[in-house]
Formats: sequence, C-alpha cells, structure tokens
Amino acid sequence: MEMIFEKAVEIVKKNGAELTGRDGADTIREKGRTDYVTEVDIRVQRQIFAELKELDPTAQLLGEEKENEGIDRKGSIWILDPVDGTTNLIHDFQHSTISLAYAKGGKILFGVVYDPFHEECFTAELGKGAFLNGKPIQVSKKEQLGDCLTAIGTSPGCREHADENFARMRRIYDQCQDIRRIGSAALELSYVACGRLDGFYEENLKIWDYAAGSLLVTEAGGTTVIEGPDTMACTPKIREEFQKLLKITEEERWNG
Ligand code: 2AM
Ligand code: CA
Repeated sequence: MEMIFEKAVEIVKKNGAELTGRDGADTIREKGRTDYVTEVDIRVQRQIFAELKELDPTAQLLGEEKENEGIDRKGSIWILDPVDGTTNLIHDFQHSTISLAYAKGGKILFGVVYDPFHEECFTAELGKGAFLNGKPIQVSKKEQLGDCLTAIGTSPGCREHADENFARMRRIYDQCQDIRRIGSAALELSYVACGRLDGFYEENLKIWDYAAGSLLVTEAGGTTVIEGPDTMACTPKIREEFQKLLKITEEERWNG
C-alpha cells in the first residue's frame, strides 16, 4: 500500500479507542430528526483531520461534522465519517466504524473502514484489491437471491419514504434467505466486500457513508450502483434480480 495510505490507516486505527471508550457518547445534539452528533464524532473528526493535514497539507478535508463549502471535487480530498453508526454508538450497540476515503480527480483511490469493537480493519486501494486486517477479501460467490443474506437500511433520514422503503425490503425479504440491518452503511458495505453479506441497499446516504465502503466492494469483485438517492452493492451474479426487486427506476425515483 502507498505509504500515505498506510499512515492514514494508522491514524484511523488510533482513534478507534475513542469509539469503544464512549467518552462523550452521551452528549448528543440533534442535527435533524434522527440525525445525531455526539462529542465523540466531533473529537474524532478534529483529531483525524489534524493528523491528515500534517500528512498532506495540500489535500482538502471533507467530513460529516463540518461545513464542506468550496470543496473542489476534482482536487484531492480526504472524505471522513468520524463515526458511521452514531445511533449505534449512542445506544452502545457496538457496531460503529470510522470511514475514511481519499479521492482525486473525482475518483476514489483509497478507502479504510475500521470497526474498533471487533478490531476489524477493511482497506482497499484502487486496482490493488480489498483486505481485512491485511488478508485479501472477496465478495461471495452466490448466484441466486434465494441463497443470499442481504442488508437493507431503513433510511432514517427520510422517514417520509418509510412505506416505499419497507415495501422494497419486503420484496427482497420474500426472495432471499433473510435480511439484516446493522446501522452503519460503511460496515454493511464492508460485509458485502468480505462475503458475510451478499447485497446491501440504502436510500439517502451521504458520500462519507459510502466512499470507502463502495471501493471495498468493487475491489473485492462486487458491483455497486450509486445514483441519485440510491446506494446498492452486491455480488455480481445477483445484481439483476436484486435491482429488479429494489426497482431503482426513473419512475420510482423520488428525487428524480
Ligand atoms: P451516520 O451514523 O454517520 O449518521 C444508518 O441508516 C446509516 O445511514 C448510517 O450509515 C448513517 O450514518 C446513515 N445516515 C445518513 N443520514 C442519516 C440520517 N439523517 N439519520 C440517520 N442515519 C443517517
Ligand atoms: Ca457519522
């Protein structure tokens, strides 16, 4: 791995103790309905950005817990979610991650998703594969949705679409083995990358939720579709069936 990315992984891992320690996890502010930020989110972003700035003073910093005005999307950017799965953190549900990606020229070149509760570090570099704690990972080899375990997010940020979302979930549920919902999109994408899950869908995610995880999936041999409000990832052979049931079509697109 490129030296700068190795250093970024170390910076991220070092901050994992902030999530497991939960100091400040009970100091919560509501940014919007069901959209929370704790002192942990703020502190982790501040610490990681300070170290990344030292590592590469020219790169821009895009993070969930700051205004991101004036970012040149074509330039080099670190994209950080200091806590993906903040609601899980608040409830001590023990499934939250730090997600960091590096993009240049509009392309994601590197991603790391670190789950400090299970000491699992997922990394990927464009064209160089995906890894879990340094060992290569691949998406599952499932060919039929009937053999699949899939994760469908509840999209808490757009409850007004709950009926449509749960109808989609029901369509998938009827055809697959079962459904899971972890509550950290970055972790769910990582689980698709290593074959624990065969597919994932959630509406209304932000770039910091999926930037690192989507590279993990494609570098592990999977398929992603990130269009408008949709984030979909799966093992390639189920793509057609999965997408048909999700019905990601222009007619159904609420924002379209
Ligand atoms: P977060 O924990 O960083 O907010 C949960 O459904 C997934 O959606 C998480 O990855 C969560 O990231 C993300 N998400 C995006 N917008 C959200 C919102 N408004 N409320 C809750 N989760 C949101
Ligand atoms: Ca977050």
